[in-house]
Amino acid sequence: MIIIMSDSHGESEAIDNIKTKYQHDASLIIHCGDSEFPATDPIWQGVSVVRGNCDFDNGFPESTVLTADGISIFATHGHLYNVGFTLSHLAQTATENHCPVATFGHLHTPIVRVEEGVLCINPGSVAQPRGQYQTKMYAKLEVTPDTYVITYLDLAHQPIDGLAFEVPRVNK
Ligand SMILES: [Mn+2]
Repeated sequence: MIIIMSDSHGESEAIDNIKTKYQHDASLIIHCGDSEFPATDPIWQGVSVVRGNCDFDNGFPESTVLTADGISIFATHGHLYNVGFTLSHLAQTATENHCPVATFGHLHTPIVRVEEGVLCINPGSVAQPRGQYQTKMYAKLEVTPDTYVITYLDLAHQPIDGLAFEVPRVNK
């Protein structure tokens, strides 16, 4: 199980909450940036984090390639890939890095889309949700032999109606 969160914008409670919930069960916890915390903050223990456009500490990587549950994941914030306009650049960069999955933030809204063969996941925001779903949320990714199962959860760890997806694994 892989946990993905993003855009906490100064709120530590949500990060601590999710870490506490999954520290023993998740093989990977990803934060896709805009935490507004220092890169050296102890809160990042056990979390793979990247730099967002609101993170002024350049100690964060702009992107990172992670491996868990038998897959490689390209994690980044998204502002450098123009994700508000297209997921094409993100998907191509993931492919160049041999990653069938890309996670990104920046838009504060849940997105599950297969773009050019790459599963692109935006976990929404744990602090400042935007768009149709006005719920602070994060995403859970489960990898099965043939599918990716993506479930969005609120900060009480309850599934959110309409935000559960099953995507065939095409590029293994
Ligand atoms: Mn943000």
